Amino acid sequence: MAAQRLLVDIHTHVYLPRYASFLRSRSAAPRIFTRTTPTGTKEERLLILDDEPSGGRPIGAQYWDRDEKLKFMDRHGINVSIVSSANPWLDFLPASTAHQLAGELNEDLESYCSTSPSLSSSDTLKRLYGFGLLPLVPEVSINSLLEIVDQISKLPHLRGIIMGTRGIGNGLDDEALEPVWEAIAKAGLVVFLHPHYGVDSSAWGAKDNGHVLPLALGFTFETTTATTRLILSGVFDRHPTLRILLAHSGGALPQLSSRLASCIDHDPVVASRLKHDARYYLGKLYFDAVAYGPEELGFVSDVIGRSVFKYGSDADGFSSGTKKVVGSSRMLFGTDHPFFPPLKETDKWKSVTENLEAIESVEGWGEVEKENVRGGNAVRIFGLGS
Ligand code: 5CU
Repeated sequence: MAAQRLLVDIHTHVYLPRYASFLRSRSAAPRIFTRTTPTGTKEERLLILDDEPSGGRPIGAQYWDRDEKLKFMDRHGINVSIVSSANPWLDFLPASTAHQLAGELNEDLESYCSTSPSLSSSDTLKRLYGFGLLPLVPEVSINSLLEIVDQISKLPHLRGIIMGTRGIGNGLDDEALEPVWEAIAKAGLVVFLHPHYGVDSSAWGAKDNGHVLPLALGFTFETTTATTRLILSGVFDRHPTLRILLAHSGGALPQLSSRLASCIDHDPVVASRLKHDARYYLGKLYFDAVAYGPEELGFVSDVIGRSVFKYGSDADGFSSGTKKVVGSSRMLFGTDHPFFPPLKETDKWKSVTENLEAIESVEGWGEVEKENVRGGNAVRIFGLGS
């Protein structure tokens, strides 16, 4: 299996049909509604936040239809996708509805993946695998969360859990989540940490800049903050085998990690709380390669490699070579499909080709590293083929 060169997309979303129908039945965000365009045609739109710019965005079959996902994969040469539900998951639901829907959507995703085509007639590897969902909402019981972790761990095509940043209302550093981290680590599931809310939108000013500021900056700062809080809570000291994959290459965390370390060193409340320098923990994390530029990817790999060589972090089996080479073992190709569609009809999506070109052009990555980021790392980390 490892000898096969695979392009594996680990950041690709779906609104499963059951979830899309649920959003259509709602009158408040998040919801899918139909509106008539100025030319008189009807279009469905997705509104995921009350204050979302431009009245949301157009939505169509590419968000829920599996054939569309497979066509997109074929068009871009993607062999395997590890599909996750898109935001805002179950965040807005009461606990009992969230629990029931999580269970149903996990079963739906398992069948979406298990009935997908095999990679080739001689291969048991499927084209689709998935990240399940937990009912992470206020007032849910921890037993409900543990039950769903157990369900996901038994569904053979689900290899992880997609998670937002709010936990059960108090963020991911909430002590109440300790048994959940323990169960996830024990099950060997990968947590895909993904933003939804952004940061305080008053920072965006009065000009209409579309979705640019919330997506480019709000999303990435949300991930940066949530991951930093996890580090500060000591979760990685208590659960050293926990595997967390950060969306959008970890946002600003790689750039800010030395400043974070310095702030910790100078703060009497946290200076002696953690077992390691803050920069150590970047080498415990995984990063998608959805950064759109080779310099950014190279930088992230350098920072991860530094965690290994200078701060003694986990080399994940890769400890020889430069920092960039070692760091690349924790980075994985993604597309963000069906988000970022081209504004004009084109064969290939720029959001995909740009990320592939970025991987191809990182200075200091050889062919082996590039192949690993394109697919080899995903095969290893998600146990594809087993
Ligand atoms: O950039 C992204 O990942 C996304 C996403 O997942 N959801 C969304 O609403 N917009 C962009």
